[in-house]
Amino acid sequence: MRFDLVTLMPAMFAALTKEGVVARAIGRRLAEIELWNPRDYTKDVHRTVDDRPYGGGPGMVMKYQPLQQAIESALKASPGARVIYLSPQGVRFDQQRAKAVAESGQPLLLIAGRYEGVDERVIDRYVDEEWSIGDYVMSGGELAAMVVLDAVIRLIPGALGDADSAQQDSFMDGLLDCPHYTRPDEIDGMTVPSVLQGGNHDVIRCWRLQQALKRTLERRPDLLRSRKLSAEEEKLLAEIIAASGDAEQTQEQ
Ligand code: 9WO
Repeated sequence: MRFDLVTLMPAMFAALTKEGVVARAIGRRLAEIELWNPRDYTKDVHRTVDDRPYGGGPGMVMKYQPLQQAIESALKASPGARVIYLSPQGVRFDQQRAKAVAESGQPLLLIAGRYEGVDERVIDRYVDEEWSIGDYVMSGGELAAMVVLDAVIRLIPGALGDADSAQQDSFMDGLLDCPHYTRPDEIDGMTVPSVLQGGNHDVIRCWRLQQALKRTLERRPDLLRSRKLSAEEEKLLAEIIAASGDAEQTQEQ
């Protein structure tokens, strides 16, 4: 899968391409990332990429021309790419969107802004969608672009070392993760839940699913409301709610 990135700070992406899952996916030719720097498309001696905002106010705005030429070059190398601008004004980027992108295989062209943002005419002419990774302002779109790249690339088949890990993810899609343990079975007086030490894989699967449901109910009930539950999940959730009712009764006594 192909990814193009328009950025004034290409060196930042070494964090993603030098080690880890994304680096491995690139090494295996499952993903390809090409960087395009608007500064390389400037025409003045100072290589100017920003200018003062019309209407006044603090800060600077990324100029149209160098950005436009970087985008045009990227689109020539990646025809039909979906053009995304990373900004807090965008629609929320979530696991569902990451999955849809990975499954579509459509090339992505991500634009990372700097300063107070880009000349709006770049967005009007080139951008298909604006994506936000959360409600906060950073000093640029690069970290958001890296978040998107990491979340999508790990979903490309073959990107994860362990073939089951992605499978595991989809098993509890839309729920929070269950707790994990590794050896030793007792440390600082804390033990590993006994079901995990028994070898009954269906009992273990059930326990993990129930833990995931419990955590989601306690920490992110909004996620439960927007997810369809299977009959098994409904049953496990009912058990949790019944158990929490019992716990309250015990407290009152
Ligand atoms: C800077 C600023 C300064 C004073 C008053 C208002 C201001 N808004 C901004 C601003 O939004 N700067 C952005 C920095 C311009 C576009 C790139 N930047 C950015 C992208 N910060 N945070 C993101 C981002 C992207 C995706 N998801 C979450 C945040």
